[in-house]
Amino acid sequence: MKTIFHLDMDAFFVSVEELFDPSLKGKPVVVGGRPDQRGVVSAASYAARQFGVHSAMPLRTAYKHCPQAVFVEGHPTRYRDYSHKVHQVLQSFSPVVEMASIDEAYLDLTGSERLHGPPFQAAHKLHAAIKAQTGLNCSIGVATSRLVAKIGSDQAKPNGIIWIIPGMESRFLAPLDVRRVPGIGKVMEKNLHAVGIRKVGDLARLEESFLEQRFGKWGLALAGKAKGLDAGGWFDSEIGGDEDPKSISHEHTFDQDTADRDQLQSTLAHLSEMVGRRLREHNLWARTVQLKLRYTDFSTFTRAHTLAEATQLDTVLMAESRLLFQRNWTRKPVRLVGVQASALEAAPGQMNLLDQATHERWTKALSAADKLRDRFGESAVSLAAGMRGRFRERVHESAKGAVRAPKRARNTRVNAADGSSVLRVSTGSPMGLPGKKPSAPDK
Ligand code: DCP
Ligand code: MG
Repeated sequence: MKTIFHLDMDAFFVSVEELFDPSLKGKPVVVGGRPDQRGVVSAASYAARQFGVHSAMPLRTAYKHCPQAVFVEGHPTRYRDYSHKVHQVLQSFSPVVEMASIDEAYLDLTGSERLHGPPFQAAHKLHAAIKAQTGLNCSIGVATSRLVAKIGSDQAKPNGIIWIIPGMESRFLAPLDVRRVPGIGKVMEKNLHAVGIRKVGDLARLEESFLEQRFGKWGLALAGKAKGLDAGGWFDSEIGGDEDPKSISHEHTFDQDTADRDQLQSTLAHLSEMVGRRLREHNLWARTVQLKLRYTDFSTFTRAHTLAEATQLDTVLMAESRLLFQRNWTRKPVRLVGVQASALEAAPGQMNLLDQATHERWTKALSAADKLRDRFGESAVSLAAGMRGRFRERVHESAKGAVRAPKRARNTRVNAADGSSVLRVSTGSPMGLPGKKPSAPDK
């Protein structure tokens, strides 16, 4: 039997802001941008949540709900630093840690009783260590599966710990709304409601065969989940088993919809650069480049192209996304553009000798550019085509990766909230595990 911890930071971006400006404490605070901007809320303080404000809500709606809130643009670099600090505390606590997003992690503490004591005591120790070393509050769920630990930490919020004693999983889950189960989204919830299933307990009472008949493979996974098992998709893997992302993407929402070809192309170029940079950071090469266009009426178009050889070069990504754009843009005004790299591999494609020389020159140039960006900020260097498409970067990064080898890469991605340019390193959950994560305004 396993002892799994799921730890999730409380109101993460807001809490980091509070460390730097204690006057924000206790106030309704919204991180994400100004109330008149088009983006979405990244994080809301608990005080703001009382007014109905939540992550992914348009900033303007947040303002309507809570005009007295303090709106801050946010500091992605700080969030990354603090995420890193949290990770370090966790690593000093257990060797089996997997960051599942910028502010949450799973730890496998099976067999650690001699070192840390019984599970609940260990959780207290960890809770205190996080507070002492980062100044931040978190919540921890302890259970025999990742699924129950994750649902547990959510129930423990804010600033709490919950231990679901082995054998009590079904009893703990039964009274909860089905929506609390990671992977059950709005659509699935509606489908379940339609057949009278509202609580996890309702789900647990049903025959597996009924669920399978009705919802296929997903139905079987649901039956397992209702019992508190790590059934299906992403939850199946071992903690810390995979560390690389499945896809890397950047998106940008324009302040005003645009049909200006130059503006669109230069934005795409810049997004390609950002994607290229993350690929190099993760030491990954992409076989597939995907373009995303969202028009004024929110209709969303995606088209992907698979390359003959995997790449991590900005120039290749730029050329591909540009081609996809030129072939597919309807000339109608665009609200959002995005570039995604997927089918990620741990080694570059095979190149002929001539290409290889060019490739090496570019790789050198780009890694020099990356170093400059590390030192002087994201906007320090840009290929000419990307220059005009500069905008503030919003980070959306999930540290949890997924796949070691390309063949295991599942073709999935986390949906970006419709915020300004969003960087997202997706974890790829075939079951649609909430694509929670980071997204933050840059400074
Ligand atoms: N985030 C984001 N966009 C989203 C969801 C989250 O930018 N749609 C960012 C901001 C959050 C951070 O990720 O602070 C962590 O997400 P959580 O869902 O864990 O939310 P919080 O930590 O803010 O609150 P909670 O206490 O409910 O965990
Ligand atoms: Mg959190």
